[in-house]
Amino acid sequence: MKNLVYILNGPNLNLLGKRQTDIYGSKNLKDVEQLCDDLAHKNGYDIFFGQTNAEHELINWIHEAREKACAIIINPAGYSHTSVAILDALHAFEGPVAEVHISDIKAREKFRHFSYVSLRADKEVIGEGVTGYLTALEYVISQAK
Ligand code: CA2
Repeated sequence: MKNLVYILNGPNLNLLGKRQTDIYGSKNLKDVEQLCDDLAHKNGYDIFFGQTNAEHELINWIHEAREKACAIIINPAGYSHTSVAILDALHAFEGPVAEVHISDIKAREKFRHFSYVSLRADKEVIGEGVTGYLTALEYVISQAK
């Protein structure tokens, strides 16, 4: 349990690398998973890497992480800006939580500037591209040690 990090991705991130590459870059989600997996293994950690377009599935994974994981990294995508339910689920998780946004949400439309998840996140990584997942992973590993 202590060596497992849940890395959760919200709606439309399955399209990463296929559309809007000017905003999100050209790497796809499989590439991101591989990068995270490599970094985790170098540090003696395993990852669960999931993407879903369904809010309830993100919530169920967060509940599951309470039993199985030492930390959560989450890019809630569009749900960042709307979901009190995901925030509530994260409040029930005791370990470190890092929130990732590939793009700089503060520099985009006003409705993206606020994230409910940021109210629980111990760290926010914003606008670093997909490298932000690695920054987040380094952070949660540093917290767990
Ligand atoms: O910058 C991020 O990581 C976001 O969480 C991405 C979300 C957006 O709603 C947030 O405001 C910021 C969108 C994810 C959709 O990703 C796509 C990737 C390629 C093509 C279409 C959508």
